[in-house]
Amino acid sequence: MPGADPAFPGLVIASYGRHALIALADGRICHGIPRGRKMALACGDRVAIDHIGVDECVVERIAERTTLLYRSDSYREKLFAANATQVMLVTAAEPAAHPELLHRCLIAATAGGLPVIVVLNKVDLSDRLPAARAGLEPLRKLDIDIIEASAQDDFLPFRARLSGHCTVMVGQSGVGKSSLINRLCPGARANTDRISEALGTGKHTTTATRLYRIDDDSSVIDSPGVQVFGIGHLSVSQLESAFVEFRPLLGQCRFRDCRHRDEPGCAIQAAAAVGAIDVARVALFHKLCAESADAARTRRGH
Ligand SMILES: Nc1nc2c(ncn2[C@@H]2O[C@H](COP(=O)(O)OP(=O)(O)OP(=O)(O)O)[C@@H](O)[C@H]2O)c(=O)[nH]1
Ligand SMILES: [Mg+2]
Ligand SMILES: [Zn+2]
Repeated sequence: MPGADPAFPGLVIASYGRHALIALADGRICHGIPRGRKMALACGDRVAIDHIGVDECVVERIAERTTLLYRSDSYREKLFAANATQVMLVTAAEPAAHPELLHRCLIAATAGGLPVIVVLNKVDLSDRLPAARAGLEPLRKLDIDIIEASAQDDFLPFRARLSGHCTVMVGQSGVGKSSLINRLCPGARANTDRISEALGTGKHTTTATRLYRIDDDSSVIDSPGVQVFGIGHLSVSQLESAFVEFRPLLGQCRFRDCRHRDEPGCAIQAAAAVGAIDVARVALFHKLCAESADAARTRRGH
């Protein structure tokens, strides 16, 4: 946790645009402002700081990130978390999952080198459970672990999986990310729906990413619910390998620059035709390739 590298003694535990909360090795928390306009701090960043007051500092430098999870749209990038070691993709019996959103989160995490655990929360809402389970079937076919849980239950079946990790929770609004975190870290007091209803703060309960400590070497990052998950920043070749089921087929198409559409001898289309891979995922791949091309055009200013 804080102080792992003496050159970067601060740990960003919350980031709000131009402001950040930084945990120091001695347990203090101070407000940090980045040194330059271009410096974008992400929750989980390790930073070198210069104190300018008792609880205020300027962030001088950010340590090289081991991982970075972010999403993007045409205008900007949204950083979820730096240096996380795994992603927990939270879904719930209710609200029902938006399938494309799930796949986008999964692809972003895979492209970022982060393993994914899927949680199906609110299993206490038993009448909604069969439909929710069915909705996760495409993920199960990709050999992804799906752990059923309820934030209302003292026992969380995935607790051991978080040990030694920095886990970033991602998912739609209202699935219970903050509720699960409150269960994991009783001191966290992350805002949940119940609290925001009382405060009348609108739909999204969590408005900024925030890192909570579970123990000395485990932490968890809460993030605001996502409705759209732009991944136009990924190139076609990054996309190809982020679709894990494509991996064994890559290099087997007749043409080296195969786009996996209607080229003869396409290994991916052949696998889709016999049901070995999911046709809907192949369609999503093409949609994401088009978005990637659009994003590249925007970057070039066309
Ligand atoms: N029945 C049931 N309700 C739950 C469970 N987990 C969370 N909830 C409720 O679901 C609502 C949303 O929970 P939050 O934890 O705020 O959801 P969130 O994913 O953090 O939402 P955002 O911060 O908007 O992204 C709250 O009213 C919780 O009390 C659960 O396991 N079972
Ligand atoms: Mg929340
Ligand atoms: Zn092909």
